[in-house]
Amino acid sequence: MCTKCPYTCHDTSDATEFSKLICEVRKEFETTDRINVDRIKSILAGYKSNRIEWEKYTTWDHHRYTRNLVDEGNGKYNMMILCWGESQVSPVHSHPDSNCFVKLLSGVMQETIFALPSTEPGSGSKKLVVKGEQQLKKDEVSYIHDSIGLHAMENPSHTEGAVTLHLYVPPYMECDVYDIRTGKISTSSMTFTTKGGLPVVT
Ligand code: CSS
Ligand code: FE2
Repeated sequence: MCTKCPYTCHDTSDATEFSKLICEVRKEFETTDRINVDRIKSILAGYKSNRIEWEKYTTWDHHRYTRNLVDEGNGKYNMMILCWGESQVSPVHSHPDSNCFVKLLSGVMQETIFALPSTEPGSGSKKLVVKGEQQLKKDEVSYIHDSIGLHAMENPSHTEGAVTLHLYVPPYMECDVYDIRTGKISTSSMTFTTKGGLPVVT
């Protein structure tokens, strides 16, 4: 029993390290809305991934990655688990003024960061320019914000799924999606496949 946990945000019938991580993040935002990026990164990185502890939040879809809400963070953030089937990708996207932390729980993930295209009239081609790439290793945490750029995530494996833990502060349900060749922007709405481990009925 996770007796120290005062929250009703998640299943406290166990005292797994994952359950403690949920509590730790909650505590971090309890008294302040300010965000300490390095501290949050360190909290997330400190959890040693153990599949048994988070498996109930995983769902798989042949056609696209799934989004599974773990904790709504009292309205201050969303913590979720994303499941990426073999070769599944996200489009290039923004995180509407939200701080985005991504921790790899299992498998391999590739992140490509793009410069935010200029909105100045006459600023030339809108083709997106790659700023950097990294392959996340298990338990590593990456961070992005619109002030850094845009990104796309990909599971490069043709044989193995990947699972990531995301923290968005503040939460958002819509983002901009960019065409990589033209920079053309469209809006994409986000949905959840499960919440708290239970299917979302639509
Ligand atoms: N932003 C994407 C995943 S990559 S951070 C999403 O939430 O679906
Ligand atoms: Fe993202």
